[in-house]
Amino acid sequence: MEQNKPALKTLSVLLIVVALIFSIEKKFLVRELRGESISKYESIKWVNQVALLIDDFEGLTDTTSLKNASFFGYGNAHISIDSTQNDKNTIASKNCVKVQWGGAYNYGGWGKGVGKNVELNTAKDHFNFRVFVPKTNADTTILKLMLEEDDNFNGTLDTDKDDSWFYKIPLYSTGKWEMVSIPLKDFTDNNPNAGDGILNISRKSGLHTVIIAFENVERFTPEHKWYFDFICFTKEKISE
Ligand SMILES: [Ca+2]
Ligand SMILES: [Ca+2]
Ligand SMILES: [Ca+2]
Ligand SMILES: [Ca+2]
Repeated sequence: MEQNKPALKTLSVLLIVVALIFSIEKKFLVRELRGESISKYESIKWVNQVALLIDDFEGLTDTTSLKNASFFGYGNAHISIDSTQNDKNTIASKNCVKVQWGGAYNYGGWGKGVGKNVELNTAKDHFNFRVFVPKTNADTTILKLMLEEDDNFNGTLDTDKDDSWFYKIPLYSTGKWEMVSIPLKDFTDNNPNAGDGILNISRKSGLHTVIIAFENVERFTPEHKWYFDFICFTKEKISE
């Protein structure tokens, strides 16, 4: 029984995440044109590279509005809107999301039920976000980025039929905002037995969920926090 504990924990985490996603999943995905809703960032030279803005958190004011925008935190990751940490970069604007660690779980992450059909060029497009890791975090953070797509075009997440993709990335406690930009072609199939094994988010088969999970949680304490902003897909690699 004792040696089954890690496996049981992993299974229960997966079940909780799936339950969360189902609870926020929209019945039908919304069609989104590439490059919508970025007009106020026209002064940023790479902004015409944005294919899909997942969120800049500017329209959100509190935890309730985060929840209403289909954001969720699970395990020890608690999310809220923050307006104190942003730098003077135009891309930051006013608000970002703060993740604070706390609780008795040995896992945690956060994400958004995106529910959008958009044509992504998975050979060239990148997944991006800004992130600020305070120096007080000290330890490196390992993130597991996850994208879940709708392979069978039915508008719901079917864990036995829809692909899930992941990419792991270390974050260092630099105490400054940085842009993370990952090629979609570098994501790995998270469920080889489900989906068609091709990252093919399109007008037909959309994007259900974006999840940012924390991997090396053993050393995290309630003092650990992270800030994220401007989550988007772009046509090219982005650097500030
Ligand atoms: Ca922002
Ligand atoms: Ca599906
Ligand atoms: Ca798969
Ligand atoms: Ca697929």
